[in-house]
Amino acid sequence: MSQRTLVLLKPDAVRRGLVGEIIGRIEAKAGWSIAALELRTLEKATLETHYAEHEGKPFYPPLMEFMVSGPSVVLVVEGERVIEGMRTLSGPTDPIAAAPGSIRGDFGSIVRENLIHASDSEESAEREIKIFFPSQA
Ligand code: IDP
Ligand code: MG
Repeated sequence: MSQRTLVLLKPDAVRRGLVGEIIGRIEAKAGWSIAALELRTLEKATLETHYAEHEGKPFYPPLMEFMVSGPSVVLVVEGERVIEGMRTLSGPTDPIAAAPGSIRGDFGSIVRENLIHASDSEESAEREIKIFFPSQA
């Protein structure tokens, strides 16, 4: 089943020069393709909508500060079971718990700066693609 998902390469990934490495892993998956891609410093208002479910949690203020600290790469990735697949490729939220071989497991060590966001469900993907690429909806 072909799907589309919203992916962010967070400011730590861009700062550390890991964009090529991460996009290479996405492109290496058979049949997956990049439908949209932009280097963009995210607006606070955009991030408030994106991360609305986390408002009020202790990690929310430092998360927002981190997410506006530099440019991110914003992508729409398309392909077979790409929503679940991008979550698997990324690994779980805590990079220390993430298996080696996953993006977070290979490159991350702290929970906030875990390199990548990928939509967690079909509903989230549809909602998030509209937030970042209103014209793609
Ligand atoms: P996800 O990105 O794996 O879906 P969420 O629970 O949706 O994880 O959290 C969104 C983002 O907020 C995480 O990717 C991470 O950057 C940050 N975050 C989540 N939980 C914590 C925490 O306990 N401490 C610090 N940052 C956190
Ligand atoms: Mg999430």
